[in-house]
Amino acid sequence: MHKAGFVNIVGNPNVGKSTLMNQLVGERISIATFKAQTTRHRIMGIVNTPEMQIVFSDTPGVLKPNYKLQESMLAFSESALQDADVLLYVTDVVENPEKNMDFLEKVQKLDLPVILLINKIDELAGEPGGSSKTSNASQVRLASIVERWHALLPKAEILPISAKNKFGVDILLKRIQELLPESPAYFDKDQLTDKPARFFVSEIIREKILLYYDKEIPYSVEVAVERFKEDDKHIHINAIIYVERDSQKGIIIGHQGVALKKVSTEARKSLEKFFDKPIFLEIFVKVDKDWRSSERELNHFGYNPE
Ligand SMILES: Nc1nc2c(ncn2[C@@H]2O[C@H](COP(=O)(O)OP(=O)(O)OP(=O)(O)O)[C@@H](O)[C@H]2O)c(=O)[nH]1
Ligand SMILES: [Mg+2]
Repeated sequence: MHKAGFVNIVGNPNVGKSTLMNQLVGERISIATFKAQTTRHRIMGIVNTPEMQIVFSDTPGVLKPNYKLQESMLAFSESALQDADVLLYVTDVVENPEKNMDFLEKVQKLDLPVILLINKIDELAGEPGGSSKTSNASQVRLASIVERWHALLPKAEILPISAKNKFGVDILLKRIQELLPESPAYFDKDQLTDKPARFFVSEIIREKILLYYDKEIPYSVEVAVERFKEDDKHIHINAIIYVERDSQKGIIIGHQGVALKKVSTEARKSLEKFFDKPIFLEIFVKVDKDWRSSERELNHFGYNPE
C-alpha cells in the first residue's frame, strides 16, 4: 500500500509556518525571517520514502489585503484550504485566537483532519523539552491556550511544538503519516519542490533584503532572476531588485553602494550553500513604479494562483 497526500500549512503571519515546513522536509526550502509577510507564495516541500509521499505546502500568513500583491498572497493561503488532505493550522503562544475570524471560520467548516499547532512553546518559561524544570506556571498557561483553541476548533487535534527547536516535529510527522490517504505519488520521487532553481535565487536575495532593510523597503521589493547559467564548476546569476520608487532605489544601493554590496555578498554565501557550487552573482536595481498594485506586473512576477 502506498500513501500520498497534500499537507497544507496555514496561519497568521510570523507564527513559524516556514520554519516548520523546513523542519518537516529537512531542507531550507522556504525563507523564514523575524519579519511578518516573509512568505509571498505557496511553496511545496516534498518528503519521499518508498511507501509514501507527503507534499507539504507553505503559504503566506493570512492578512487583510491592502494592495493587489496582498490579494494574491491571500489567494495562495485560501487555495491551500481547497486541496488539503490534512491541514496544519499554525498559531503561537502569544497570538489572540480571534485575530482573524474570517479565515478561522473557513477552517471550521472544512471536513478534513485539522491539526492545530501551538508553536513557540519554548517561549513559555521552562520549555523546551518538558524537562523536570518545566514550570507549573507555563503548564497552566499552555493549558489555557489549548482550552481556548479547543473551543474554536473542537474537532482539531492540538499539538504544542517548538518548530525552531524541532520539539514535537517527529510526533507530528508520525501523526501525518497515519492520516495520509492511500494514493499513488503525485510527483516524481526524486522531486523536492514544485519551484525552479530561479525561484530560490530570488527568495534568498529577498531574505537578505528582509534582514537588512527597515520599514516599507522589504515590502516594496521584488527580485527577478534574469540569467541563471550553470556549468561544471560555477553558476552565473544576474538578478534584478525591483523597487516601487526612485527614493527606494537609493536606499537599496546605499552610500557608495555599501548596502547593496552587503546584500550581494550575503546572498552569494547563502546561494553557495544552497546550490553547493561557487556562484558569480550580479545584482542590479530598477524602479518598476507601483508594481505591487499592478495586475500585469504581478502576473509577470508569478503571483497568479492557478
Ligand atoms: N521562539 C521561537 N521562535 C520561532 C519558532 N518557530 C519560528 N520562530 C521564529 O518566528 C519568526 C517567524 O518565523 P517564520 O517561519 O518566518 O514564520 P511564518 O509563519 O512563515 O511567517 P510569514 O511567512 O511572514 O507568514 C522567525 O523569527 C522564526 O525564527 C519557535 O519554535 N520558537
Ligand atoms: Mg513564511
